[in-house]
Amino acid sequence: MIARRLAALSVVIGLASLGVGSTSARPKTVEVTIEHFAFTPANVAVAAGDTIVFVNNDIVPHTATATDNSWTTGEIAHGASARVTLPQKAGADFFCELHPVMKGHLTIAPPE
Ligand SMILES: [Cu+2]
Repeated sequence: MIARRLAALSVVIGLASLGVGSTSARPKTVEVTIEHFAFTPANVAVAAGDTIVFVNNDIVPHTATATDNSWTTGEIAHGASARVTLPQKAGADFFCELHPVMKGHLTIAPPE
């Protein structure tokens, strides 16, 4: 029983030590819904390394693609979702390749 507690404690300490000396914030995951041919929210606050999950609630496929092609979800089918982990040099503006009137924007935090 004590050994198990010590093992659990060492895991906690191990995880904590990972954060020591790290200069970047912990990557987070944000969700963007695609519905009625629009991204919601259309303006997303993120940082490099964060993951954006795009959920397509429309009955047609969509993509979320950086205008500079630095990242894309590829085609997301009706009812499906796709994850993008932002590269270090991620383009901030994005759109749907299938419906270019659909636009969104990332407000990308500068590296800490
Ligand atoms: Cu679309």
